[in-house]
Amino acid sequence: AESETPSTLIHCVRDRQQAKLELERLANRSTGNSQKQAMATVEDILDTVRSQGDQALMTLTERFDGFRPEPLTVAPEELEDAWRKTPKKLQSALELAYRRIQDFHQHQRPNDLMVQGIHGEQLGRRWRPVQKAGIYIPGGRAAYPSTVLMNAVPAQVAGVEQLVMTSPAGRDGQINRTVLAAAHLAGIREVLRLGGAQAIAALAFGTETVPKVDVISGPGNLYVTLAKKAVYGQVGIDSLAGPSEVLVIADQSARAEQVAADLLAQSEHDPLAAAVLLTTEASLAEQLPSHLEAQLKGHPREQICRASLSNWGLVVICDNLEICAQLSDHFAPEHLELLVEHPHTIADRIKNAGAIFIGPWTPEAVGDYLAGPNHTLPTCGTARFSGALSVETFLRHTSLIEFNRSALEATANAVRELASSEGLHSHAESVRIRFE
Ligand code: HSO
Ligand code: ZN
Repeated sequence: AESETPSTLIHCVRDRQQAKLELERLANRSTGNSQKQAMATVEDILDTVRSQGDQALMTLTERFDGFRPEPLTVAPEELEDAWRKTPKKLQSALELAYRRIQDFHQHQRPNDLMVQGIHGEQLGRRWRPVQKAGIYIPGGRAAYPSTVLMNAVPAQVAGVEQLVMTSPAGRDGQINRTVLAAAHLAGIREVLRLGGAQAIAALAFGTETVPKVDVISGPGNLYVTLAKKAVYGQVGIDSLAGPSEVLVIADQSARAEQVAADLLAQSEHDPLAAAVLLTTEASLAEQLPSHLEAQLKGHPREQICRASLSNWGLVVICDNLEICAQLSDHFAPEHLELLVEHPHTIADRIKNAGAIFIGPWTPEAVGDYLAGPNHTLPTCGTARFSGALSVETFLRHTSLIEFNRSALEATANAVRELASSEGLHSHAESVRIRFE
């Protein structure tokens, strides 16, 4: 009864309660029942790499990717060669993106903190880079050079000493050439022809040739993501990336063909990508399917788009923009586009979103490539508690505490009380003994 359009391409609802349920279904789209089995496979792979090192990487890569990665490491000349073979216009575009991403991330560097307590004690927090980081770049359909830049730049701006990139190669043993070109541009010197859970295992545990890193970042398929989840604790990770999503809020000022284009720009990523439109304008919802159909004619990824839209596409007609905002916060989208007359009013009010694209001149694609902020964002509702990949991902902070005699004197009794309440005799003594 809720279906508003004859289109089977994208589902449309009006009821708020039903919209909430639909959004929850979308947020859970990556947790299929195949996960348990995938986890068992991943654990097996992790064990094998931990115990057999390089040898395991050879056999696993041969089994899953169809070639023996000897050597594992891409030669420096290959990186240079990939850059030279990249068309000039693409080189310039990559350079522009690299510069802009760098500029923005430079501003993210957090300041150290030093405060003086009331007795003259010094209390602080100091940021330092992790020593080694590994970035994972997917292969196949999602081999994106932009992802190389988005992962390498924050690590470099943080000041990471050693940066390793790993990416699965095709049966011919070759990694996507533009991915290698982007690595060259970003000055990455260590590149491994390794994908899947075995790549994550290698970076987390280290092998004869792969360095054990402190932080692993980068998106991947289910196996890669489960492997990152499993090694977390041994190493730091950026986040657990799910399939990508966009939520568009549109009012009467929005144009249906732009909304259609922006929804397709998300759905073309992945059959599991989600694309949602929340609109106050019933006529916009009605026009949408025909614009989608028109833009799908001859679309190189038509089948992916259709799969994504029909399973994970949604249009909700809302009474007002406040309800749009509430539903959006309920979903906590990775990308939120505001195609409304007064976008700042909504932007200020939004609580949960990975990135907000404000106004009609900000298609998500500019953020994906070159606006500057990171395109690695929390998906599937995780924007409720986390944010974009950033310079901080590759930093950790250390607390600094320096008391003087009078500060210790002034607080000694309280320390003694607290220590004895916890039954910790030597804690109290370690203070008392200093005044003997
Ligand atoms: N929208 C993707 C990022 C991307 N788009 C890479 C194009 N290339 C996930 O945020
Ligand atoms: Zn994208």
